[in-house]
Amino acid sequence: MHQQQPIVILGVPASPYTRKMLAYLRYRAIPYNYISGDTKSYLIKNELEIPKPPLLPVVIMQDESGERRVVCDSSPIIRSLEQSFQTRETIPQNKVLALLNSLLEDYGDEWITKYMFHYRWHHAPDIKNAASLLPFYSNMLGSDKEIKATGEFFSKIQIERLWVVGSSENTANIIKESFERFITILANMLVKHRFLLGSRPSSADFAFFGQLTQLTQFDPTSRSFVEEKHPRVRAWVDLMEDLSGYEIEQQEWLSIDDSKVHLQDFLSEIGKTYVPTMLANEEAILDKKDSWETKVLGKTWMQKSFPYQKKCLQWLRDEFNTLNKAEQDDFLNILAGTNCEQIFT
Ligand SMILES: N[C@@H](CCC(=O)N[C@@H](CS)C(=O)NCC(=O)O)C(=O)O
Repeated sequence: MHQQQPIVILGVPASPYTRKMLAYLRYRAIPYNYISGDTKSYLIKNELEIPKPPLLPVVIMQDESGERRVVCDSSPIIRSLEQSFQTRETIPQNKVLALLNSLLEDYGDEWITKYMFHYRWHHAPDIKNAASLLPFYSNMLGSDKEIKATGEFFSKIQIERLWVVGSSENTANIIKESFERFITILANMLVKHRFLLGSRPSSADFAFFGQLTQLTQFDPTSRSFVEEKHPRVRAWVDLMEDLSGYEIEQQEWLSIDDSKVHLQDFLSEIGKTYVPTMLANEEAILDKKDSWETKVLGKTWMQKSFPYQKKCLQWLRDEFNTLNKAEQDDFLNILAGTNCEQIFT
């Protein structure tokens, strides 16, 4: 894409992927206009197509001929922007590190988001919080009566959809324990390095950040856990929001050897949850099943099949296939014993 005009981001503050994109653009100093509120009206008014499905954020960019293009899906958008803008890149040149980054980013987008959706709509205080705030984001001038009605409508729809991503009474403990392990691993890592891949942020940091804006700032139950047990993580999220002035001239990515040690706990966690569920989902899609179940740490996990998540695994494998033999060996050596290697072998 070739950007003469600022990129337009249509989203809301309670959308983790909107926050991922905004923080990414700020860090990279890429000009953008953020428009929050009623996405559909904006697209219609500006004679732009409505994407299918219309996931937030909706991003409007320009292609080579200057034509406006409406796109969704943060990770491919980021990869396209890495090509168009060459400074302060968030994807390492080293292909082994770049693939580790893609794996972490997808874990953020596809698994950490389950914590987010679960904590938003499972416990009564969180439902109340979300129902009272979310309607304002698309209707700031709404009357109290309208806001209340929209809040009730949103919560009903979202609570009914919880099972779709696997959240239920049966899986609540799996999610809680996995979330708490994840936060603890991140807190321990942040004692040593500012970011996932060293002293400069990668796109995976922005993926984690997006989900964590919700979990550490918006939803009361997850926020309390983080504030009480790991305030370091909350502070990290606050700082990630705007890295526009973060100096990277002297900053390095991790070495391959260091990344094995540094990422071991994360990769083991990914191997316990994301890996078995993504593989079970893929099998279900191949078998044309609408939903599936598998074991996560010995307990039953159930959810709807998502064709998109099968595509995510394919993207990771396609990237793996661009590595030469020595790079593939290095990569698999880093994953060895974490269960993540199952995706690639
Ligand atoms: N893979 C997409 C995911 C975007 C996404 O799921 N956005 C949520 C809001 S944060 C959404 O629009 N959900 C509406 C729906 O699922 O119907 C990305 O990375 O941008």
